[in-house]
Amino acid sequence: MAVAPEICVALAAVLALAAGCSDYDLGSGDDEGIPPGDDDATGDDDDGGNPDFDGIPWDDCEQGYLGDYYNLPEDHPDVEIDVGGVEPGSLPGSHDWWNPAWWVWSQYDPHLEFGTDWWPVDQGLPGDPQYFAVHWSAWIVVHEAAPFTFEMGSDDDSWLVIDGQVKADLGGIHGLAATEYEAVLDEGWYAFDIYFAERHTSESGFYFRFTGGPVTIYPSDCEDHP
Ligand SMILES: [Ca+2]
Ligand SMILES: [Ca+2]
Repeated sequence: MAVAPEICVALAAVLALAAGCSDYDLGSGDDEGIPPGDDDATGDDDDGGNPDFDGIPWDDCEQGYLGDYYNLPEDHPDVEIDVGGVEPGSLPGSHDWWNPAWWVWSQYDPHLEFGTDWWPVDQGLPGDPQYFAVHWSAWIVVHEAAPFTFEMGSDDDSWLVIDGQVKADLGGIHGLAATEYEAVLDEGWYAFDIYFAERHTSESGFYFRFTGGPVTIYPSDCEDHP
């Protein structure tokens, strides 16, 4: 699906391309992949796939993300291969980098600003701290329909997925690459997932930030989070 250039801009962080913006399903401002903010989405109705909107104690939860961290083995066929730049087009689900067998811990991340020298997984295993992956899961809560924008940058792969739809794709082994996305979200709440992998030796980094719009984020275990 083509996306208007004004809503999909490669940033200058390193000048690597957010090539996925032009040729991949990043959605648009009125993307069909995001459910309408009707009674179903708000839970006023009895169905719609989401639990009761009003029944979730959002105010009892700190804002942030639930991160599941994985330590990839150094002999995994997808690590330490040639740097190929941003290579959009694959889905996170087509990779096994978030295999439960390599899960090492979950943690609450209040923000996703990790900079460009980020090596959080070091268990002393061969290859550490290189070769790791993270899956952040959260809920976006939109109390009033509005446009919102975000920026995401990663070294190496990352994907942003909202309600199962890939909205940004920075897949591939590359230096820090960044993308920007704008969408209109109706009132309601949405499943929010980011997938990240570090598959090379020299550099690692990630950031994600909302840059506009009245959006709040809660960890996917909000009901259990103090
Ligand atoms: Ca590792
Ligand atoms: Ca890297």
